[in-house]
Amino acid sequence: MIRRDFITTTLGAGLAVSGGGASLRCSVDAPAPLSPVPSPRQLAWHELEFYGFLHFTVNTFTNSEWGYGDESPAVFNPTDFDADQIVSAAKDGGMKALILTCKHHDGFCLWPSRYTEHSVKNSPFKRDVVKEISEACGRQGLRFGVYLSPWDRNRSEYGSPDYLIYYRNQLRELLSEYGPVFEIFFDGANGGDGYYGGAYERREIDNHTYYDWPNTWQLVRELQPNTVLFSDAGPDIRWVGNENGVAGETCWATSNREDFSPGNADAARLNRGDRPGTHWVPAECDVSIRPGWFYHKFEDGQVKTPQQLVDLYYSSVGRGASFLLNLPPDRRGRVHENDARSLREFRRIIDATFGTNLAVGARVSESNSRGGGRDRRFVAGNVLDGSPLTYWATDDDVRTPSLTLELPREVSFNVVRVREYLPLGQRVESITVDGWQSGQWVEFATATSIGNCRLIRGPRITTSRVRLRVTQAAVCPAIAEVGLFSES
Ligand code: FUL
Repeated sequence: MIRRDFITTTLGAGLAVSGGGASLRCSVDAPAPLSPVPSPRQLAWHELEFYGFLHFTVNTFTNSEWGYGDESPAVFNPTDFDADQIVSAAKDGGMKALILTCKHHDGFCLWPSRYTEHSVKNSPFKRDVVKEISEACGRQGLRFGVYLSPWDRNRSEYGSPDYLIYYRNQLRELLSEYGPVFEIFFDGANGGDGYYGGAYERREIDNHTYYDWPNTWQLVRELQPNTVLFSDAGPDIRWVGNENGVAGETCWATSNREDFSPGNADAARLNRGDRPGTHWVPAECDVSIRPGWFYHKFEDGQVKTPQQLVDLYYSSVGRGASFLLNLPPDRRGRVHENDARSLREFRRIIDATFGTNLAVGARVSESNSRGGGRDRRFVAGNVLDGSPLTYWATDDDVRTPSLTLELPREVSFNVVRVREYLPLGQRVESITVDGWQSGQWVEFATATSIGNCRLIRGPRITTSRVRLRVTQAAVCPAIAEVGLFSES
């Protein structure tokens, strides 16, 4: 995004001066991106930050977590299904999207697939749940995503090449008939015992080769190029290595994804990412609001508290990852009141904290900005303009700069939010934040990997001067935001 509104003459080291005229206007090149960088579909996904999972199938009615594949479609019979109630519970909690288990490991399809009888069409319910949820998402402004389990314990062909034809046919249905799909969640659970069309046996597959993932991913690219693909190996979004909603304290958005395949994960490495990493594959933190993924009445008293959800927000979104929180519809086909209440209160707390950026109005000074401050595109004041499209950048040889916020009055805060300008890659290795106390700088906190968002929660401090120091960076930093917030 280099300004092209005047003719430039290059004066070495990227500095250019306009020719002619009394007013000398100077410009410098933007920093070179640090590879790997996010694709446009990944940048759009980063903006979502918080979205939901809906685990719903025969398991909801058989009180199990993994169906065997021999459940009768007759068991699927929600008594008061309401897609709009489900979507508004998610929306009230601040979720931007929902991913539905269109088919879990048991093979039962929540849409009337033409390729199997094992679906809602043969249940007493009959309705197309995928259609109703995707349409309710559309009505209420949420994106819609798909979980289609690769492991299918119902299907007789599972384990043979024919199953891949079946699986891809189903993907084609879901990607052609239900509008835009923002994400597909490819689960890593693979193989084992099951019904398999009546065989009742154990089937092992080689999860390095069996699914021929590159061709399935290519099919998705052709049908919906904006869909991000999740698995242990990406290619767009990676599993965070646990189902507790917790990214590594250091969590890079980059990964050597070719070392993994779905179902073949190194949990510790996925939790942290690889630095520098061959590809941009940020982490998604999946976790359920209850102990199980599917609804069980006996867990009605075990819904995570609003404060637990807030902590999960800090350990996922606050570490540059996304927060994928499961809300399992109950046997009525609704989000249970306890779950909805906890989620709403979580949202209230998050909004109360992040609704006011206490840094707004501060005077910003910096130890260096690219081109010596002549080009407004790179000055440190950009971190306060509320736009993710502007940033503070330094000269190429300045990797450990600092920025100071002089506030018009004392503020009391305990959370700092820092964001990098992602189109230029993940550049910063570590930072320190200081507060001015009794005539000297006192360290508030330190943090590593920044990326899309780093939330640093520390002890409450009251001050009118705050300093951010980049203590290590691979190349000159490009920082889009620095914010100060207070948890009540
Ligand atoms: C796991 C599955 O086996 C669970 O049932 C659940 O769907 C979770 C999100 O992924 O691997």
